[in-house]
Amino acid sequence: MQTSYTVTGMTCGHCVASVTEEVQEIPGVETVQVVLDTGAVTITSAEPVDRAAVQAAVEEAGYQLT
Ligand SMILES: [Cu+2]
Repeated sequence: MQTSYTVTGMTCGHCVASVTEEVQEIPGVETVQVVLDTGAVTITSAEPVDRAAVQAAVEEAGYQLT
């Protein structure tokens, strides 16, 4: 399944890499796709991933979920 979120505060490829890295560490997450221009973060996972876990990962990277 795929779930999309929007992240604010990313300004460059380094930001994208940071968010990707943190979100990928969430158990169950298979792939993470981040689009810098829109802030769209698309997570592919077999089971639903808790939004709170995604939010914590994004905040750990230094950004915010909308
Ligand atoms: Cu950056």
